[in-house]
Amino acid sequence: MTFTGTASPSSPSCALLVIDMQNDFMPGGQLAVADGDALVALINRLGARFRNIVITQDWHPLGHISFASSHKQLKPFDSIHLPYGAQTLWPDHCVQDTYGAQLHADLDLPRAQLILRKGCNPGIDSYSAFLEADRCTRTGLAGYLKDRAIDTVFVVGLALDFCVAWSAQDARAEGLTTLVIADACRAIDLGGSLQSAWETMLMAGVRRIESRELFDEWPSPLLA
Ligand code: VGL
Ligand code: ZN
Repeated sequence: MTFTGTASPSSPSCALLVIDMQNDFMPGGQLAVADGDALVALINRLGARFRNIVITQDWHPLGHISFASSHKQLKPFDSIHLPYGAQTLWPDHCVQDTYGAQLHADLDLPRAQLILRKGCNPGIDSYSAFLEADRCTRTGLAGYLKDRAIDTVFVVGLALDFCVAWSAQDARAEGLTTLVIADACRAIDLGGSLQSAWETMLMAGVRRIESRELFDEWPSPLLA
């Protein structure tokens, strides 16, 4: 497959969206994703080809509604019903201003212009970089990209079956050309969530590519 019809990563109309590459999602973290740290070097290489980079940070207040510890008698990975729908409960993770919430120290994306923090609302989770889990509170990212005339996003990071998948679907819903670089993501994979995430993304018109295809077509890093 080639990217015929897709803007080059170096084009001003294209952005790399780097999702939640934070210590708590790395091996040893509070919500570790297997092999999450193996992505850092690859994402740094990818980032060197993009003119625009947006980084997201999961950024929860203490006592966030998505934490199992906020609900008596429930455990991490249980599911509950909230006014906005089903919510998986997680170990406390990415608490604002903690080590776990910091980006991986080796992430090296000097061209990143925006770090978007999400999940800050105590009563609403936000897997998506665009729309919180109530599906109406907007993060402002769609407006930012529109203002910058960015119409194509390549999505990488953690976790493929949660924050990457929701962000990619919402990017499509905003009318953006959306490509997920599969080998630059890792999944939590809870009860088949990985397979269903791919099914939903592909149905929504998200394209699945491998980093090799991008490096083959655009071998050179940007010089400036
Ligand atoms: C994430 C679960 C809870 C993610 C964030 O980044 O995929 N998953 N919070
Ligand atoms: Zn979270």
